[in-house]
Amino acid sequence: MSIGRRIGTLMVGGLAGLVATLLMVLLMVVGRIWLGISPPPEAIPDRFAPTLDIDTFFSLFNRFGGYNGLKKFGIRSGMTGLFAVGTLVGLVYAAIVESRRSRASVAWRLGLSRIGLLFVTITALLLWIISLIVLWPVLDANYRGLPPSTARFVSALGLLVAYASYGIALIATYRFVIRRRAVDSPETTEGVPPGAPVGRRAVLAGVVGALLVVPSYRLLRRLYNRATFSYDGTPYSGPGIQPITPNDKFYIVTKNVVDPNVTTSFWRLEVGGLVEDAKSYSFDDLASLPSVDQETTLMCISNHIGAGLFSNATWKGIPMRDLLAASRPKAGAVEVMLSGADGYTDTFAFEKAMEPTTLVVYEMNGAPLPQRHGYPVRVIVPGLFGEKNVKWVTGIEVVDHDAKGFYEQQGWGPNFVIPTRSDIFAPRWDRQRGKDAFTEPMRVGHPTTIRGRAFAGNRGVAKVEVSLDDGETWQPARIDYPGTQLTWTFWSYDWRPTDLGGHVVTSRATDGTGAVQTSDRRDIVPQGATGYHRVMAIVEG
Ligand SMILES: Nc1nc2c(c(=O)[nH]1)N[C@H]1C(S)=C(S)[C@@H](COP(=O)(O)O)O[C@H]1N2
Ligand SMILES: [Mo]
Repeated sequence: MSIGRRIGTLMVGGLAGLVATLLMVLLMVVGRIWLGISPPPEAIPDRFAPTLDIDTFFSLFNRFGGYNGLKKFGIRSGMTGLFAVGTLVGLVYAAIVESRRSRASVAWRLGLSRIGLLFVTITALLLWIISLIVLWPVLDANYRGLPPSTARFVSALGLLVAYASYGIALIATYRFVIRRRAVDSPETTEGVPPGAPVGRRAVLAGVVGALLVVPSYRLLRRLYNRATFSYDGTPYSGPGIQPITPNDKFYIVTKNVVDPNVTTSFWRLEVGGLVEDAKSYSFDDLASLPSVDQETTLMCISNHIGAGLFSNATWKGIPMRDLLAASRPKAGAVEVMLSGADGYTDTFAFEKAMEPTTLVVYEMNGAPLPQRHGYPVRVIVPGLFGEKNVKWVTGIEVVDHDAKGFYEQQGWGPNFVIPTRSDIFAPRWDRQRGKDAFTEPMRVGHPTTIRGRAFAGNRGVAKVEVSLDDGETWQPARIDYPGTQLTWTFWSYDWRPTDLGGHVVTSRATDGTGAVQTSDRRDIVPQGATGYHRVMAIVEG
């Protein structure tokens, strides 16, 4: 075969690979939007994010512009990888089909090389099997809410359909573009004449590929508009905050690029593992069980002192222990392992799951749980950091060992109990040269109300004190909103400055057990921040 012809067939192979990849991407996007099947560019980052250690995780944040930057990078790499592999397989296919061995030694039917067919089948199967092995831990995710046991099967099937479609499209496109002279006898071993690309047909295949881009692009655009880039990490802070956070202001943290869009017709909550009687609940099943209303504050482990990954709401739902009791846990239960529709996992002690305040909720401040906060059902576990409050929950599995969830695998914890803390949210302050400072100067003799919040997980806040001299002396603060044992407390203090110059205003809380908030400064990694919130005030005459 001449060099020119060889290059020609390779180019056709690449083109066929590209067209087949475009078809596969279209199928994957359709499967993601309507069936909730996570495609590899999304599933691979989901699979490997928990295996990063925290330092690597944060250094990647810095390198790619935060969690959102990292998410974008992950998706972009995944897409690039998909196209690279798809095109490469096309090239190899062309080389194999046009190899002397392929042409000489095997009978051809319908103009197809048996070696070529074998190559595509084995490649597709191999990719499928490798995908199943590599992605196994996240195959139980289904972004439309199928429970883990069904989701694993549907994810596997979805991948198989995608890879098989790729293989068929590859062969069909290649076959369409390459022209062959007729072979007299199909059984001949004399060999099939080398194919010659036909320019017009190549252009046609290219046009089909280009046409496939249109719906994929539109659907990807739709996913992009739903992507979490604009809201992941939204804080709730500043002088205007209210004791009960409105749903649309409640802080949000999510590991996802596109959050689950659960439909209750797919969704089930499976209770299983180490139980006598595994159960599967529909949304209506759950909603018909006796419910409780409970105000509970949530806070992310990554919430710096004074920051706003921190909110409070009234949740309505069912005590998790009712669901567990109905399934009759066996002896030896150590933890519950929770799964979300997004493949997120987290765990806590079985005893914690059996506390009456650990809930499986479906309403937030009187409204159905908003999508971003876990529609239709999430877990609320007072006293533990936000990450344990699994959203879009689809599975509760009783396990007999200390299992690790998504972030714990990175090295967060092992203690997820929220330390007592307090901070100042009014008057307005901001970060100036690494220190928090009130934006407006105070005036000697003029009263200023310092306002803040205090939180002690599920221990309640008994008392808050304020210091105007960086912790030398303390005065009791007024409690404006006591909340409950499971919520934050809002406090205030009227200050009439008497001395000119700089003052560090700070606060400390005492929890319901009588323990005073520590002044030891601790970073958010790996067990959440501690220490005083210090805000500099400049007093003018
Ligand atoms: N399924 C699922 N649950 C999840 C997460 C997630 O990414 N997926 N993020 C966790 C983290 S880190 C926090 S802080 C809280 C935030 O809940 P919110 O967005 O409702 O405030 O949800 C937790 N539950
Ligand atoms: Mo979090």
